[in-house]
Amino acid sequence: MMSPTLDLPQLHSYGHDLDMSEDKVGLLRDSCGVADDVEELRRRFDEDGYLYMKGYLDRAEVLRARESLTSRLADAGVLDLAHPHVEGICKPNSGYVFKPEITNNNEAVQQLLYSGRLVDFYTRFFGEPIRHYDYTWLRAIGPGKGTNPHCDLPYMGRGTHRHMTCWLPYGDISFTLGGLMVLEGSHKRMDLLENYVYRDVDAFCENKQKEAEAAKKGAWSFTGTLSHNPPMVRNKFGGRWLTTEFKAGDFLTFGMFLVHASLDNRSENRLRISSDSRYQRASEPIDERWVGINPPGHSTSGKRGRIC
Ligand SMILES: O=C(O)CCC(=O)C(=O)O
Repeated sequence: MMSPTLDLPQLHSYGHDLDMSEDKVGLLRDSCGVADDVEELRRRFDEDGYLYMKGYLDRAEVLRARESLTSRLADAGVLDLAHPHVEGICKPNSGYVFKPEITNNNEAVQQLLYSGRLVDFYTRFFGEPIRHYDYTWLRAIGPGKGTNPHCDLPYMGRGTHRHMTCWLPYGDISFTLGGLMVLEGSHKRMDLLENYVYRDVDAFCENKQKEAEAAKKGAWSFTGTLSHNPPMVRNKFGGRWLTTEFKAGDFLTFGMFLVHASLDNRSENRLRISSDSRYQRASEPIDERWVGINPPGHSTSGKRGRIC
């Protein structure tokens, strides 16, 4: 017998139709109502692996940050200038645009992410002084495939493993535009994650000549991807893919072990604009790839050889 379905449209991720039965897909739990109850936030975070804070941020501030980003995207030649830049209408075939540099020297974005309500949230949540990565991941995803299923640790696991990602939409993101989705309960499936999640995308085997040569040119021998098939990952892990229609002012935060991906952008010509930023306890070690005025990131200077 078929499982009942939720009242949701058909969703798509990485070119696959999601199975829309209600035991396979669902909506994120909104925790904004308990924003002042730190114990409850921590309890939900342990249980769910994420916190979805609907409307926690000032919508006008987020939309100001959007304007600063779309004006830089216009300068970068990504937008169709027949429309006001703030609408984020892209040129045909703009693809998956990754532009961290447009967050640098960008006061509206820097203030939104690294002062005020977000810093207050993480300081209360961690219960001690915090610090954030200086690097900000900025994505402007055009029509087509979104992000494939992965955990964040393989990209940022050289310091603490207790830091958190903040995924923040710059504008309203309908199911058609395609926001983030997380795999329910996946952070507890260490039986399935342990051979994947501790690998470092910038590590390479020094004693394997081809791999070492490729790494020194900046290539990855392991991309950090868990799968290219979101329905298959769900079938393996169990749980539901959880998502929602996001609004400017929301954010979604999660830990390093939670499997996540995104819905595809099925709009005609609009960019889905979002950032991911990272926060941790100031007292814990930090991954050196993501700090400083010009963080090395995944460049050749971030590579680390070892004997395998
Ligand atoms: O925005 C996306 O599609 C991916 C974001 C992501 O993977 C993250 O925030 O860690």
